[in-house]
Amino acid sequence: MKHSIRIPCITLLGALLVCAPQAARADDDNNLLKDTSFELQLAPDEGGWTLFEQSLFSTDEARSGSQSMFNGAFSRTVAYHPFFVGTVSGSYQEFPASPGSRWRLTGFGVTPTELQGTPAFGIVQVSFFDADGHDLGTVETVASKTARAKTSNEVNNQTPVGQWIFLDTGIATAPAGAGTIQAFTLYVDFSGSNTSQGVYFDDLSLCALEDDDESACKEFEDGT
Ligand SMILES: [Ca+2]
Repeated sequence: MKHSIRIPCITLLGALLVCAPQAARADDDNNLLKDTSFELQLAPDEGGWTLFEQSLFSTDEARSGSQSMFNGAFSRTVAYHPFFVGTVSGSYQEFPASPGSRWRLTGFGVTPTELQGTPAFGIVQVSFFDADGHDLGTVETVASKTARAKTSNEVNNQTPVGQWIFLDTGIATAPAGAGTIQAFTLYVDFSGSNTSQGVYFDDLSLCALEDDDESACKEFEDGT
């Protein structure tokens, strides 16, 4: 387990490059993550979550148990180009990943108040890295100059407030040269809204597909 923070690059609005199941089945054998419900607060060297920027275990919201992961930001307007500053906050766990291996990350996210401005959103994301820590993206997106990772649908200002939203990356394939995968919760805010806000996450699942058997991860599809 590497402890250095390697925030994956994502592209916002085509111009701004930012470097940065049912979850109730958290103890399912197919789920590789530890502390999937954020109740244990395991240290990274115990296999727990590595937090960066404005992130913390929180008792303010919980889909299961009494805690969740909060990723937040305060994006403010400034007097110089591009007239706002922002943050990518998050948490991740890392696992070995060989080229061609297939993965799927799911979870749930909620915001208790309407997110102000855009872009301001919460996602789950998988990114692949080589042995030197270079961000490889995925086979699905590696040839693209836009996004070099595979992201889920979002919690944003269009999603219902106070409702846990099922987040799903779909299946991501490790590209040639891959050595590790990192599974993220992320909150991205470059809205310039001058508001402290963010997204809570709970009940994450990272599933590795065996051979061509996609049914191994099917049980994670139930977002109810
Ligand atoms: Ca929880």
